[in-house]
Amino acid sequence: MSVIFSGIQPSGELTLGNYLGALRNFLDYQDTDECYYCIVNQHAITVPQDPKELFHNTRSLAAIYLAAGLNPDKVTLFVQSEVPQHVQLGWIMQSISYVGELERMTQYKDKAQKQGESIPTALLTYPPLMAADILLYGTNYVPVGDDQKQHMELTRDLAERFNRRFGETFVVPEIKVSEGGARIMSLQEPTKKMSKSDDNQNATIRLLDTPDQIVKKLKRAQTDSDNAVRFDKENKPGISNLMGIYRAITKDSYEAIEEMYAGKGYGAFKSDIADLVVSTLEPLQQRYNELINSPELDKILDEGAVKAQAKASVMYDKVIHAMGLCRK
Ligand code: ATP
Ligand code: LTN
Repeated sequence: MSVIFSGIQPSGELTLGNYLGALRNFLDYQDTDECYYCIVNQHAITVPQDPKELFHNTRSLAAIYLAAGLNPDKVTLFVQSEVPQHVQLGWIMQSISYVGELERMTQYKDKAQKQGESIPTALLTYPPLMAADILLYGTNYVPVGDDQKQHMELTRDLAERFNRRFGETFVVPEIKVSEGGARIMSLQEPTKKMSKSDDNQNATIRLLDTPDQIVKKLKRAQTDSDNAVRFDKENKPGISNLMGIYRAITKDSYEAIEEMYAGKGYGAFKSDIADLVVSTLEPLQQRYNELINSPELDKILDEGAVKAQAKASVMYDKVIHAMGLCRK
């Protein structure tokens, strides 16, 4: 049995990218492995958040996790800020990270650019906290989208660096990137990844969008003018992205999709993919509506925090003893 850990930030309503690249794959492990799935709210505050929205998004993300099919009897589902060992180990991870390696992270560079003159320090020190999240649980595998490869490499480097300096302590974790949905692109700028914090509403499909919104957004999705459903990421990024979404859902190959839509044009394809997305999200939305105001949600998160703390405190104790950061 392996240990699995992953997290999603409550920084906005989840997108189809988050679902196909991460959340959907979390389900693969729940019957066989020891799984920890976290709502990483302390990561979300690395960029400014409205308190009311953050509060709402935290509960909402918990309901989404469950609505997607995670079973709280099998996995530990919890909120990061309710397990203090995450920031405690995060500080320690900062002490062994180098400013230079953090400044090289592309997510830092992208997000810092959007913050103008006042870049929050935590945006730079985000990866050591992510490393702490993962290393606290003795994690073997981390299912994430492919944009997280660089952070995962750093996590491995930090684990190895710590083990060299202070003795064998951490398991060195591996990334598990989803087949198919690893990187869904923006519907409006298909060379940029679909991101839940994108302000352009037409760029993302949200998991809680109505069927009408989904149809409209897909109709408006940027495509080139040659009207041929053909996979060519470089020259036809828009239609290739839609084909990627189609393939992630149906598991059909690109060749099969091309064959199915030969001579039919973008209109027919966009209409079919809209039906496909709507019917994929419908059961999730139904369960979400049942869960979001239920007392069951709080009970699950309360229990999750207790279970996560029990596991995290063992590793944290080991770490502070290895470093001499203790009195007894
Ligand atoms: P933000 O816009 O706030 O940075 P985000 O949409 O990038 O958020 P995260 O919370 O950072 O989402 O990521 C949650 C998970 O979803 C990660 O595993 C990440 O790799 C995955 N993910 C995010 N965007 C995509 C995407 N466009 N395609 C595939 N996977 C994605
Ligand atoms: N950096 C991740 C979110 C995240 C995470 C984690 C993912 C924070 N801590 C631990 C996996 C494991 C992102 O998706 N932007």
